[in-house]
Amino acid sequence: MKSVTKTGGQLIVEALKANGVKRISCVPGESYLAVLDALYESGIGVLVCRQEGGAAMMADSWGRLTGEPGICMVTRGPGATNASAGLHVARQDSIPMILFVGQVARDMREREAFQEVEYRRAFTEFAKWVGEIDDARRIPEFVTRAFAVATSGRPGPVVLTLPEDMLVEEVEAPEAQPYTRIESHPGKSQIAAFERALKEARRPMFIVGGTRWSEEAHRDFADFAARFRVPVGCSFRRQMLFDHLHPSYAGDVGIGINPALAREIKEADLLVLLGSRMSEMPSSSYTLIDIPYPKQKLVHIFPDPEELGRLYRPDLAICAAPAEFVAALKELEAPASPAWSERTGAMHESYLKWSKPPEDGPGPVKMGPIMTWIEENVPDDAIFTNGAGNYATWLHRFHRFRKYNTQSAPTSGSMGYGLPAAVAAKQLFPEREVVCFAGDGCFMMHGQEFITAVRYGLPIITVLVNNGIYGTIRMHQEREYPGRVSATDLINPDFVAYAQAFGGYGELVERTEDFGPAYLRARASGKPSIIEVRLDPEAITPTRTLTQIRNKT
Ligand SMILES: Cc1ncc(C[n+]2csc(CCOP(=O)(O)OP(=O)(O)O)c2C)c(N)n1
Repeated sequence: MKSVTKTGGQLIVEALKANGVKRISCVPGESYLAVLDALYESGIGVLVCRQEGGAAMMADSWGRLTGEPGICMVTRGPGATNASAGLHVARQDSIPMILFVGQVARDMREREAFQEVEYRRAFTEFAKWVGEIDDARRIPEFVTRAFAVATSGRPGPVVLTLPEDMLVEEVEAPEAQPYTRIESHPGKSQIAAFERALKEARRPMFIVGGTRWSEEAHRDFADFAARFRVPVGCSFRRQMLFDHLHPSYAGDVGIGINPALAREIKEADLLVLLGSRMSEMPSSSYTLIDIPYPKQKLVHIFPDPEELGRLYRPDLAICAAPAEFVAALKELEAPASPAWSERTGAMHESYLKWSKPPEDGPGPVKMGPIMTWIEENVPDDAIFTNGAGNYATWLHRFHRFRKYNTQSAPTSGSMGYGLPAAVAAKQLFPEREVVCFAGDGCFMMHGQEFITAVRYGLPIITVLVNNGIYGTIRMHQEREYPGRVSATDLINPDFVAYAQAFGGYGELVERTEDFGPAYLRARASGKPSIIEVRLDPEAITPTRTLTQIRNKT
């Protein structure tokens, strides 16, 4: 093995290059100047952000859309705590990511030195692994392990902290080598058992979710579903895993699930969870599958053995990444006329009806026709991002996702995710349209990253649904405490002026028919844009108004 003599900062950057890193997001700090210096002329693209939460969410979005760890660098203390918002998303959503955090010098630790935090204690629950690199000679070992941990089994974030004095030390260290991807294939006998279970079934149901998919697996699974005519639902915010116009598509297994679909999942005689954990949101608060003994015969495929049987005891547990399981399905022979063909067709019909946007609604701007316009005018390969809020319901229920890698949205329900996720997506796929859906509450959580889009020439289109309230919470509030409005009203800046002040393009939409032309002008502007859609707060869900929720009518 060759060795090299370099500073800790240089060794970090060398290890990133050895692992194929092309870009990082960061907010700089004096605690890791030596790394910043090593990035100079490194060829690695640096996306300088305005708040570490946004920077970490950009790295999460890269990880989500590539399967390779997104890399983020932040300073100690306040930088790290800001970034923890993005760490939490990556943890809950099983996204590979590595967060590098500057740390106080080794001889100052345990004095509560300036901005000192003991990250191995503080971030244990936020990350798959938290390591502190005490010795610059061990940088290749730590970084290679970080890549392996972030991507293997159930992917997730890793935190590596970098004592400031370690980074300037010049040492002889082994030359960094790329990490080895850990694959996890299903066994032959497991595939045979899966085939038997499917043969015996009358009412099968597949739910796809999680990560460790690929474009090829997406295509191959669509082929499998077409050959076997099985119904397929997508777990919450994993909608890009299955073409919504595929005749097997049964709908979104998320918040506000189609009741007909929920019934079919409960009444299935074979339930196949492919990559999904079926956590609180997709399981309708753990009501679709009994814990610990499901009524349905359960096949659970997941890349981490610790997840299998944790909540739901499976009849057949297969420890494999979805992509590798799907590859094994090619060998299976489909029945000539599956017993469930008609049921699958009926479920798809039910989905098509469920996903038809309403034409009416309170106020002069109606989201239903706006969604119809988007469906007809935005390309199939456009990437949609969002954070949390009722506005996202319009996207989840009415947008028909067609292709792989067209969605970047937090299953963890983190507000403020959509804008940084869009910036990252556009940087990754400059030739594709990237549309950020945001509420007025959600947008303002990381609205400062709009300048990052401007700075790097990333013309994202933001559809900012402004109803002047923290709508989701107001909805819950009116239901639980009718008429007692507390802490859910907002005032907002002029979002058109905001976009312009940042050097972007802005439009205000106050009538439904103005949306299409505004969108086309935003697209033509070639600039990052905000289309502010003024929505009546009464239009809180596609089917119920705030007043109806308050009055329980
Ligand atoms: C970081 C974070 N803080 C708070 C919440 C709780 N929360 C969920 S939705 C929501 C309101 C979202 O408001 P807005 O973006 O305006 O969308 P709307 O619901 O009005 O459509 C809040 C406060 C959250 N999910 N994430």
